Amino acid sequence: MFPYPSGQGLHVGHPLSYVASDIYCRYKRMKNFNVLFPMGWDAFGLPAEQYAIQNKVHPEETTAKNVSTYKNQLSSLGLSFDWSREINTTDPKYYKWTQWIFKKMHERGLAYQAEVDVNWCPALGTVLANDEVIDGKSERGGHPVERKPMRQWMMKITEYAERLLSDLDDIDWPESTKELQRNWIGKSTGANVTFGVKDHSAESMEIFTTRPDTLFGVTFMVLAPEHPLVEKITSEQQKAEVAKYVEEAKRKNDVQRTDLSKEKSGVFTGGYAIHPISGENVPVWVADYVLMNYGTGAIMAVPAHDERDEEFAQKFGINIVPVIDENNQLINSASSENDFNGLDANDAKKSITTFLEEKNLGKASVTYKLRDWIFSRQRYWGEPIPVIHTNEKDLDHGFEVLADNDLPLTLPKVESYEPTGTGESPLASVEVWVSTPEGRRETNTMPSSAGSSWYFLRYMDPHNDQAAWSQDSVNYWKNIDLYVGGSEHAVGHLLYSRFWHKVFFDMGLVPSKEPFQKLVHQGMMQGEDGEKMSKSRGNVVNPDDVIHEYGADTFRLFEMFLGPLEKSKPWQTQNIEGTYRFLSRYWRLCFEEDHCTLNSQIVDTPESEWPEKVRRSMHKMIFQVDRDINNLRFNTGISAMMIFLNDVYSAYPEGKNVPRKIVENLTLCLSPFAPHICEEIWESLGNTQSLSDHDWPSYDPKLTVEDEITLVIQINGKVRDRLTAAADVTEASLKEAVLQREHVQKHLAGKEIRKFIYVKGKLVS
Ligand code: ANZ
Repeated sequence: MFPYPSGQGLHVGHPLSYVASDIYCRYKRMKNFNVLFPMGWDAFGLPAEQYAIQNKVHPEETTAKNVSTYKNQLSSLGLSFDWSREINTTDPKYYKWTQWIFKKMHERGLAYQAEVDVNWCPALGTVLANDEVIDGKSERGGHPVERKPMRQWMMKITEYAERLLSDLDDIDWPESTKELQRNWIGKSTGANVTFGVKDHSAESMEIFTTRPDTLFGVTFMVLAPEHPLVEKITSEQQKAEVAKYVEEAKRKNDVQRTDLSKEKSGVFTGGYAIHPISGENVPVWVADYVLMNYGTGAIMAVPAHDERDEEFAQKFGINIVPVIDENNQLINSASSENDFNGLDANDAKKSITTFLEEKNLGKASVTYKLRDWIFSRQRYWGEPIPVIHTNEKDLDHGFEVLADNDLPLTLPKVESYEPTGTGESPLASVEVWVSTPEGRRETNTMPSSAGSSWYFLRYMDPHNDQAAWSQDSVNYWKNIDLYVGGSEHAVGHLLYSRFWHKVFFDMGLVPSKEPFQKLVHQGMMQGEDGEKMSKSRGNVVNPDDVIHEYGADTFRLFEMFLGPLEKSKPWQTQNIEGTYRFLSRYWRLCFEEDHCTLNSQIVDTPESEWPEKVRRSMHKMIFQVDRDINNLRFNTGISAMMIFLNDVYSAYPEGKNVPRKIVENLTLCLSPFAPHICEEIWESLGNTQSLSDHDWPSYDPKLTVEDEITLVIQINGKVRDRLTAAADVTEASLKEAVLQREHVQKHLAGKEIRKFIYVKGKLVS
């Protein structure tokens, strides 16, 4: 995942994913793959704009400065990015194509305008997406967020809900992230049921339920406060009270309304619905725990089997009628036409739905929690939406999207970046830009998740000025084989990108259904105190300082040695010495104590003349490092090399007369981790070609398994002896050998062996 270049520069947590992917890419190149390892900048967004408001510095300037700091920092880590493919989402040459994609989305009916209740944050002066609001506060800054109806551009991600859900099964992603996406999409299967409305024969009330089996337990109905029927069916007597309640509900957001711990509230409308099967009158209430934008905005309430309804019924003294018994069978569910009593509840769901369908009173239905993506922001620092309004009142047709050759529509220079506070973007006050002969330009800009929803495709063809990317390039590279980035993007970036990619697939622009075949989340690098690294906690470690003191190789190796990539772990400055010592010991295989004079004692002894132990150790090390890089288990790969280096020093005291092949193979294996000093040693060994172009070393599989094993011998659970045996020893001959041992005989004297257990390779009991 490309970074957002913030003003604070990198801390030691940021490079984790880049170092890990760099090691993987270097390894894959040595395995003769053609590797695309690019880098770019996700540089539109709020912080640069807020900095501009406070310091009157154009976001373009701030962005350029931050990018240059990031680039210097990343370069000093020796990351093998292909900088010729560098992209920046704020570059008009790039966002021309983001605007073009918007245009295509609109052509396909996937980008549209609507008057919607949005998350309006007065402090930030902008609308926020659902995933940018946490517990009713803005994710950035923690400011209160309200509901407010506003004209917005929307992306119809809901049209792809089913595919976004089912295609998760075919990708290699962390199960927890898939689960987050499944829950966010929130598929519910049930039925829509139509109730009549008493005294209003022209009206009907459609509800969505996941439990059609409980249809006979309905004792009241609830409408969302915004439901259009509320006004129609409220009785004269109840009017004032209902109106007051509806007004209060407007001020609460969905989170507050559906908070389970809050006491239920509601008002009786004075109206009644008619039960579709029994024909009974059912009182209709209005209550804010029913949301307008889910299902149909109306429910049948079954207090015997739904907790929220039960709470409500208890508070307002409404009947509670159980219709399912403890054996999960239906009771109290008979009508003159049909008796569902005795049916299993799961079967009843189907039979009641079918019954309703036959009578035209309902139908099976599926509902998703996923909402359309609010695609406009009332901000300056984002991609202009390439639209001119000809009639602002006509949301469906009162606008034109710019022609291809009028793209990019670039951002005008402005004096003030302050949000207007009315909900309009600062662009609204740039009259020369806004006003055109055809009409007024759209002044909302795109969210920062626009540019990041397709950047990975641009990497394949970054300089193309005729198309966002060419068919040739994407057919060659296909989708991303390995995507490494933070888990905080689980339902934002990772869902939006999948949506756009599927649209591109439908347009025939990409050959794959999914953008990221394999996804890995790096863990969080914590401060030494085990807390999240942050400036305010004062526990930030700057990689520049570490690199200055120990070099980039030690830094890279240390970050990977701290623990498994996916685990969160604290930074531990005092332990970096150990990694540094390992690299120094490796260095001295080739160089004298003074660190710069070549050690002339590297010899060309053939492998057959090496001590057996070091020979096996080398093959085992190559095997392990190979396996561990493939599985992104960098920490264990590093310990395999540490063990090997110890074996080398035991076989060749003081590192004298070490065979060349040993040094070469260790150098090749270590090079993805510590590329700088490995390249240096490689050259000193007389090689003229860069090590990064060399093949990955091979190993003899026969030599990677131990031929002898040491077994623990237990008697009645206590360790009494140890024995060395051939690795492929049979249980029978092992038993014979064990029983002959003096210690064993002593402990068995006068006893009978009840059971002989051999745990292969480990112990005898
Ligand atoms: C009757 C019933 C009986 C229900 C029962 C549940 C249990 P999920 O699973 O989250 O999709 N519901 C429907 N639309 C709603 C809305 N707009 N706002 C609030 N609640 C709504 O939940 C579906 C269930 O939530 C539906 O099934 C409905 O209550 C309620 F024993 O209908 B049920």
